[in-house]
Amino acid sequence: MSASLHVGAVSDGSVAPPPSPGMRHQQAAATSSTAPGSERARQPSAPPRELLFKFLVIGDYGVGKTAIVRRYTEGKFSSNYKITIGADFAIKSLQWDPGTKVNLQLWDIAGHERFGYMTRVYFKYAVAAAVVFDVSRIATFQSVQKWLTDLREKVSLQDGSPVPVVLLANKCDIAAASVPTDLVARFCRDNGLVAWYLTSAKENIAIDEAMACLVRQVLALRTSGPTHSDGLVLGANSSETLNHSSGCCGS
Ligand SMILES: Nc1nc2c(ncn2[C@@H]2O[C@H](COP(=O)(O)OP(=O)(O)OP(=O)(O)O)[C@@H](O)[C@H]2O)c(=O)[nH]1
Ligand SMILES: [Mg+2]
Repeated sequence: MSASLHVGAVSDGSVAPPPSPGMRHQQAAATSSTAPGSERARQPSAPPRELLFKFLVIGDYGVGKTAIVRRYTEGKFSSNYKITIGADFAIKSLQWDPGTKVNLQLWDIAGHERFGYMTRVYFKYAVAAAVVFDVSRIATFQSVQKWLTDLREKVSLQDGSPVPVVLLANKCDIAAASVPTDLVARFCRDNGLVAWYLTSAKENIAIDEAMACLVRQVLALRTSGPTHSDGLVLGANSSETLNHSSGCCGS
């Protein structure tokens, strides 16, 4: 990702809004990782394309949203907690397949309730979301429903169907996990989430996979038309231990 990326100026007209004035632009390092999978319908002879997707990262304060975004875009982690005010964003470029470059705009939304009134404007144009909770604080899992409801109320795909969501059970490096895995799996099934992952921003666990899963979902919806998540399948049997995350469909 170069500093010259003009948000919105992509070759196929994918939309994402420019960042709000005054917002800190965390420019990601020029990382370009190849993610597995691609749209099956894409022909080898098709001209190269560059896509821009806006993803949201939401969840309670202190669950590790900023740490996840920073780990994903900069490859760094800090144990200092610095509250996010309003929202922040970072960009990550993926050479998805030889003919497709995907630029992700990751919007890191403040988790503290006092910023809740601002979220509608930040959610606009998002095409997918990662909802994060902290496996060592069950209250943050109980808030996931609230975040999901808020998300569903404020953003949807063009045809009105919900944006794909993955659930990130973060801080899995902490031994004292207090959220039962079967509860998480059931929640995902009941709420039509694409998948859930045990992640650690600290240890760099499963963050790339979770984001790749979302990209895959968004690309699939573009190919098939934004039908809905009927075809999105949760990974089987995640009701065992906290060592297991559900797989992303299509992976
Ligand atoms: N052990 C461990 N600590 C983490 C992990 N991710 C984040 N943290 C720590 O948790 C604290 C909060 O992380 P943030 O990323 O700032 O939390 P946030 O969700 O952005 O919080 P708000 O900005 O207030 O909404 C920080 O001290 C991080 O270092 C993780 O995977 N493992
Ligand atoms: Mg933050």
